[in-house]
Amino acid sequence: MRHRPPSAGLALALFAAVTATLAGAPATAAPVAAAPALAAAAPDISVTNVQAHLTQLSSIATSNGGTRRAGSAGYTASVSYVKSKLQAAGYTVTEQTCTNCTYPASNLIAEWPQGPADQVIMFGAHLDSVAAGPGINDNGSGSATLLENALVLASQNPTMTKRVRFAWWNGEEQGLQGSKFYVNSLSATQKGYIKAYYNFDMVASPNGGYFINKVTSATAAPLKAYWDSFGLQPEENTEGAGRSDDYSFANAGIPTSGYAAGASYTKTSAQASKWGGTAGAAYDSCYHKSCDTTANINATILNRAADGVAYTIWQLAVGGGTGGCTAEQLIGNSSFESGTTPWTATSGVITNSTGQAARTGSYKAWLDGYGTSHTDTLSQSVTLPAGCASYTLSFWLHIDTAETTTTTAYDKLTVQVGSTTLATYSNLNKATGYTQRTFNLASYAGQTVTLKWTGVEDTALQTSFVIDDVTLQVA
Ligand code: DTR
Ligand code: ZN
Ligand code: ZN
Repeated sequence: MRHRPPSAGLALALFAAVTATLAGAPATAAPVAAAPALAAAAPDISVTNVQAHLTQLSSIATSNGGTRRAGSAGYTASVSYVKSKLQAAGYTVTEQTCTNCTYPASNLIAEWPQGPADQVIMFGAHLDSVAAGPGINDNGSGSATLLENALVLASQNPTMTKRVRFAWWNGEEQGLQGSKFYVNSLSATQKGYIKAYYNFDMVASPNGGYFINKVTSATAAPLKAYWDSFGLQPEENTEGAGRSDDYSFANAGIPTSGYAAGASYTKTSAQASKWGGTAGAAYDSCYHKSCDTTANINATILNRAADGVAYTIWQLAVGGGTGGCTAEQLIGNSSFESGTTPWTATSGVITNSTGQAARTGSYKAWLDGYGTSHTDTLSQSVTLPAGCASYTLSFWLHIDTAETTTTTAYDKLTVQVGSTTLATYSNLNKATGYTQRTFNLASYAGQTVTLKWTGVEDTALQTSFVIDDVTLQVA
């Protein structure tokens, strides 16, 4: 049992009346990143498989007059190819005829029938080419990237936290017609279900670069994080802005992003330095031409685009690999009522002393309160499971002090997760009763960390930091 100066309780009584009307200063709480829960590792998408789809789209064009233009036989055959693969994989596949398209034909929509139907992450690519050519980079590349991702998602069949919907559009080359038709066909409620739309148009330009639509947006974050992990320094897709199907969704207020490798614009020398390729030449010199064949593909960019799509799907829509999150409270002996285990604390901190009231029961953790130079600590190690949607640390804190200053933090309480400081409180945060303090620990999903409270008092005038009912709830 530690010695606590009897003056501490008396000081509280004496100063309570004096300090009651002084507003406590706000605590300085470090911002806690609202990172998504750590997802199971995303699969590596085989670029060979993606290229095999391109080869199929190429032969479809070859047998149909060298084009897959909207409404042409080459387009219809492209829809059949993608559709049959998706149906075999277990997708719910819908053909929607774009009746007001210049060349009426199907949009192909494929939904993976798992995860909440009212929280949809959507991925789309236009499946039509221009009349002049087979459209293997524009946009067999985006179409094949999404097809292979859809097939891998189905074969892995992971636990889904969101619903994933893929789309292959008709009539993009006539002015985003198919995607516009689809968006217009949705009710306000259905639009509201779509939390993000990701577009893939020309993701394998032979002299391409690494472009992302709305690159600094929250929606772009997983696409960007994946390319950033290779040091690729992606840039804004200014060339393609408003020129592909994401525009139809953005116009409906749906957050959008996407990858692109560039079209007819010229690669700068700065871009050639960081990405390789030829400065002063177009990203795709076969853009909208008959030479947009399987020879017009940059397999490195295609591979990184396909893998970035998988990364994004897994980040946003796939739960932890352990079959999903079990809701639970992770702190042992939350209210300090059953001894000290599993807490580590300075002797005497966990106490039923009547000098400070517990919030519940009779025990609490009472750090400091000596009015002399003193440090008390309280800690517990905890393992946060991966794959949960929320990780909420909460504790109740009462601060009373004999300090009378309204400007100087003499005595301090620091709250840490590992070596990261979550928040700092001081004598300036004094208040009658307990205040609940809540933090998002999602960025520690899948990790074992030590939660630690450290109270440091200076030489004079006590401050008591009293903690009770600590919980870390995951769900
Ligand atoms: N809608 C595209 C237009 C486009 C032009 N430049 C870019 C750059 C990146 C992506 C798309 C585009 C097309 O299909 O032609
Ligand atoms: Zn085009
Ligand atoms: Zn295109």
